[in-house]
Amino acid sequence: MAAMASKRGALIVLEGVDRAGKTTQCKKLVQALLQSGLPAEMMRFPDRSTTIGQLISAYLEKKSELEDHTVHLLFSANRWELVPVMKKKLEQGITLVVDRYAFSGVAFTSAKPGFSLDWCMKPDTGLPQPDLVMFLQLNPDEAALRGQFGAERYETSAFQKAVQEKFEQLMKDQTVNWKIINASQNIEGVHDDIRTHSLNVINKAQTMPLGEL
Ligand code: DGP
Ligand code: NA
Ligand code: NA
Repeated sequence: MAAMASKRGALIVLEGVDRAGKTTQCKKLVQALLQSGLPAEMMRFPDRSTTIGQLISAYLEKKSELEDHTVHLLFSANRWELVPVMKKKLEQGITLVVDRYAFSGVAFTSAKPGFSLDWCMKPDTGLPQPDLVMFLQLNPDEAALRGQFGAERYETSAFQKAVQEKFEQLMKDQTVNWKIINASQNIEGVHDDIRTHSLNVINKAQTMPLGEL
């Protein structure tokens, strides 16, 4: 049977510190793509619905304790377990809009004492490479104005500051298609920037094979 001429979807990731607006913007982007007739779906990591995701969720809610290397590997395993689904959807021409990915994995663990960026990146090596990673940039003072932190693990301003610095190191990697988005604009302004970058990359992705981290 002849293969259908099909165009793959793009893998688009939103990263950023807490309260930068990632989840809101992921939802708005999926809506906008669908309205333009482009198949799109949202995913998020950690995906708390799987067995591994439930272990992660209990850890984040401080209902359980896990050794730091162990939890790093669980977060990575949570991404790997979704790879078959991600690849299938991309092959079907669906663009995936992902709320956090391996970059959060590296930034959050390497912000803990005793973890090198290099060690943190290893378990995610070989994951599907995003066609575009947009970093929602918001300075800590503005983030603080958006309200109190929640009660989950990692939700302190000192830790978030350390995470922000790790993201800045990661953004120097030119093998990743980083775009920095000014997240201090209003919601529609941020959305316009995100949509423009995304439409560009969806066109390009159709002619390029999916890469690997
Ligand atoms: P969220 O559901 O987007 O609020 O993310 C949950 C928290 O987990 C958030 O503080 C970011 C953190 N996080 C996300 N991915 C990873 C990861 O791979 N490793 C670590 N250590 N933390 C992560
Ligand atoms: Na959170
Ligand atoms: Na998440």
